[in-house]
Amino acid sequence: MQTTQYKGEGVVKALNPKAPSIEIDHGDIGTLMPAMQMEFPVTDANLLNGLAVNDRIDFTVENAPDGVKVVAIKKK
Ligand SMILES: [Cu+2]
Repeated sequence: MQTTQYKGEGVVKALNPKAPSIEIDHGDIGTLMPAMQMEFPVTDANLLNGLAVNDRIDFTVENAPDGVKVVAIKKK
């Protein structure tokens, strides 16, 4: 399986810098998944800096062999 990146949009529902992870209420993510609220691991806790619950974000998800991870986040 190869690594593929997808763009997503959503609203921050929880931040967990210790995991590190982020819970997002997101819209459809291309062919990866439909809209839902879920927790994603993030590749670096620094991606969560400056974010707060209910912020609207654009984010990039990587579908790697070891699972789905958020690799970039941009506040709207
Ligand atoms: Cu999802």
